Amino acid sequence: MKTISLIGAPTDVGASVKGAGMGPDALRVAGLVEALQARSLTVVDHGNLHGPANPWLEPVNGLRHLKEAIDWNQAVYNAVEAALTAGQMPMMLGGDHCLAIGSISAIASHCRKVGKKLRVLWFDAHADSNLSSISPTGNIHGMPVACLMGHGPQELINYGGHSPAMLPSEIRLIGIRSVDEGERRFIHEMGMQVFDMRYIDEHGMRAVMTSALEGLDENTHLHVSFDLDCLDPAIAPGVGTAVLGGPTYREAQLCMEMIADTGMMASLDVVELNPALDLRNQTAVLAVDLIESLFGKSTLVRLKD
Ligand code: EXY
Ligand code: MN
Ligand code: MN
Ligand code: MN
Repeated sequence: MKTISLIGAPTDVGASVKGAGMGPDALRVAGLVEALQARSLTVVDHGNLHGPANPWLEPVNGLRHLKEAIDWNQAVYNAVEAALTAGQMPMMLGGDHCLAIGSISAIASHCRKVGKKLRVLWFDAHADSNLSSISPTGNIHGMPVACLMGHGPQELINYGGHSPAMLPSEIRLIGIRSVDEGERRFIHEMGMQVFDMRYIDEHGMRAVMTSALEGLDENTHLHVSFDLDCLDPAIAPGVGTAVLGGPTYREAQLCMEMIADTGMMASLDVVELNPALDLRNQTAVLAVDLIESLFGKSTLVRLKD
């Protein structure tokens, strides 16, 4: 297994609820590094990136803190690209989900360079597919999927000089249950595959993950973008934009275990942890537990088929 490169990106510039900037350190306090090492993984913690402070301003032309989001994403892009170039597995610790623009742009450009296919699993309560013209809030953490598809402000859609960073056919959205009307139209126009909560209720998580992982081969780079607000707030209260009705603990574990079974995960974002809203760091502890499963920790008694 490759060396894991931890990249902290402590900012909440993409959100309008304060606190996600404390996410990376809360994950460290919850024992992330030790948990990975206990699985015999080699971890290099690069500490936290630096970027502009959050000015807490109102949106301008439908975008809040555009300049700050551009700078933070450039820092993330550079750090993720450096990790990939060094042959390491980047794990970006947010911070709010706008940071996935930089992270996934770097991963997609790495894939183009080395001739790999890309598959992104986007776990989220939200569709993150807003445009400045339709967003109800102007918060950029509600826009990363659209930006990665090439729809957004020029400076946010062109990291590494390539736009769109990725294609709709390369992403699967899982756990979605809060979608704005404009996002719904955008998703259909783009033709993205979405496994929303209704679909999960009707088909079960096993079938969902089987579909979401379908078609991977040894030449695929599998990236997981894990917004912790995907989880049900009953188990994960420490997020800024909680939505009732998410996956249970066991459903979440099954997702992680099925990803681990592929042995193909090559990069990870862990975002939207808000320690200011958490209860005794329980959401961070849960995130570490689920990350361990992503790296193969299992409660299976029977032998795997
Ligand atoms: N759809 C809402 C908006 O665009 O403001 C809520 C977005 C929340 C995004 C969080 C990170 O996933
Ligand atoms: Mn999100
Ligand atoms: Mn979300
Ligand atoms: Mn790779």
